[in-house]
Amino acid sequence: MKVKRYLVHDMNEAMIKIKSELGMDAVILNTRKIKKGGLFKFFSKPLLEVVAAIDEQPISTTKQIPVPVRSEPIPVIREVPVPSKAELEMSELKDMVAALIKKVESIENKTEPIGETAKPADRYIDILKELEIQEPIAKKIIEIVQRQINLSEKNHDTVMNAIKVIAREYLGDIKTIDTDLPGKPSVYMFLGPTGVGKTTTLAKIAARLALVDNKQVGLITADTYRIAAVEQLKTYSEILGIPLEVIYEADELDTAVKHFKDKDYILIDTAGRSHKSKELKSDYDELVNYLDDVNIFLVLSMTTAYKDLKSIIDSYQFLEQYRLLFTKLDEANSFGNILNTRVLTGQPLSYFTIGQSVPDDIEVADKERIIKYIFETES
Ligand SMILES: Nc1nc2c(ncn2[C@@H]2O[C@H](COP(=O)(O)OP(=O)(O)OP(=O)(O)O)[C@@H](O)[C@H]2O)c(=O)[nH]1
Ligand SMILES: [Mg+2]
Repeated sequence: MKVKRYLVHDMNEAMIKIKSELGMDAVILNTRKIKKGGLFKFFSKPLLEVVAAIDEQPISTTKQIPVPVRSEPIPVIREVPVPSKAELEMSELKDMVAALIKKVESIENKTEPIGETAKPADRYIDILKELEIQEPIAKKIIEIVQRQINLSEKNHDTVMNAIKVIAREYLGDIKTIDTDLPGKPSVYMFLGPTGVGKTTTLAKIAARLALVDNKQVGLITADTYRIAAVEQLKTYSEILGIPLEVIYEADELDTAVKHFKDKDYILIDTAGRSHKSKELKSDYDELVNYLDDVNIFLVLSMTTAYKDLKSIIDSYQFLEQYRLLFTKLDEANSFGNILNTRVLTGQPLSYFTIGQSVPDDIEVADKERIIKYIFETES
């Protein structure tokens, strides 16, 4: 076993160093706060001493949990062929999420009670529940953290940082519109309940693709249930100078898509449907019938309660793959549902919208930002 001591400012720094030097399977043996010596000792912030180890035997019998860490592409222990940076990040991230889930499951399967440390654990679980993180997820996060650091009051900042690191890992991959894909056009369809902001969000994305990325975009609306809905997209299409095709029957989709065969992107708006509607799947099947390949954004409002989000997500179970897109973050007071739905669905997060203004009020779902949103109300 190789043991190494690190002096760092916080747990994030420790994890990055441990990962880059000892590798993904390193475990933390001990942490403690220490004061710097010398003339400036009274002015300096305490440092953190972290002792970490890596078992150099291939099969580890230790009960300690490997450190879940950030996705810097610096594998050191194992010699690997040299993949591209993107490949490296992707595969490393996937390994990490898989390791994390495995870890969590092994923790879940342990029947032993948490014992003497139950109280501080409960306190932190409560903090996460206050942030609207669902209890099972809160428990998993705290159990992982608890096996690595002492949950005592005086460690509060370190504990919160470790919680954020784990929560960040749970957020998984972010998947926005793919740019520079070979073969075109790529087709994106916006689905979701009524009034969540599908049309507005589609207009924001179309505007960005056309105006910022200089891409050729075509819009299609299949929402002809309301005259106002067509008018709404027509107005955006005119302002943005992006062509729009309106389809009244599913079989017209074929012609509309062919019409846009030279575009880089085709964005398809759909009518909002109550998730309780029986036609949800048949409407979708009918449209998808006429498309070779389609990417789905499931648009959800951040102001929707977890129970309702869960029932909406259940009603879209027939979708195998989609991207989660949250709207109305500007109207929400808590953001735990971002983490909850990501864990519930296993689907990637994509964009957030943060207001009514087209095209400004949209941002890529950046993980640091999400963690800030979720934890900003923590006191
Ligand atoms: N505050 C806020 N309002 C938003 C946001 N996105 C959309 N809206 C507003 O939500 C309302 C509904 O937006 P639409 O884009 O028409 O929603 P939709 O999902 O297309 O609605 P249907 O087609 O009727 O199902 C509009 O008033 C939008 O301006 C957002 O991020 N924040
Ligand atoms: Mg609409």
